[in-house]
Amino acid sequence: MRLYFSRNYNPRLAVAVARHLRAPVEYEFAEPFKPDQEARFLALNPNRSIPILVEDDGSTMWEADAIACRLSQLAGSDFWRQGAAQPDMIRWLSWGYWNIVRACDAVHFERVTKQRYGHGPIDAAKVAEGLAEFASSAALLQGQLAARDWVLADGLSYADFRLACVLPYADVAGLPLADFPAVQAWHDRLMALPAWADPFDGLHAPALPPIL
Ligand SMILES: N[C@@H](CCC(=O)N[C@@H](CS)C(=O)NCC(=O)O)C(=O)O
Repeated sequence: MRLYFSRNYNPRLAVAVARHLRAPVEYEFAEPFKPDQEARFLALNPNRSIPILVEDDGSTMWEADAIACRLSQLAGSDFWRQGAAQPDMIRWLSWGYWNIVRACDAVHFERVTKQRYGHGPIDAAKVAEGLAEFASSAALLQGQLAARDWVLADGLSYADFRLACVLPYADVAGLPLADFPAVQAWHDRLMALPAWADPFDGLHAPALPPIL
């Protein structure tokens, strides 16, 4: 199996899952949006984005969540919950993607992605909107994490990884994590996991372009 990745946050999430689960995948750094890579990556994913998991039979899986589900299945792990805990995990995945991840992404896109790739000036109104959404989402998450270490009652799961997937970029994006101490503490607990702290350790993974 081969996992195509970059240092951006969705591919980072998939690599972290694979390394956390010690999945037997080969990792290949990819740049699907380079013009000369278009045909190659469109053949693997009609969105042309990464992560992409190519299985030994040549079939492909894209979307970080689906890849996490597949890798957890192959590892026989409960990281992607089965049984009674599954609806709760899906609840947090769904809420997380549409709330905290989207809010973080809005701010990160303006302050980081656009500045890395020369896609125009920071739109202050979009940053303000993203920060407001971040504050309301982080407040809700803060309540959930007040009396527990991980989002689900029975321990670490993929929901924690998905919800936190932009937070390793919080410093560079200027996301005010410290305003939410329980969220900051949860982020710190995640950062104590080697697979989350540095999923690219030992891989060929060139640094992202500098922020201009
Ligand atoms: N919904 C997709 C989003 C995938 C996506 O947007 N990938 C971006 C990075 S976050 C990408 O392919 N960027 C090109 C690159 O990293 O080179 C997922 O969850 O996997």
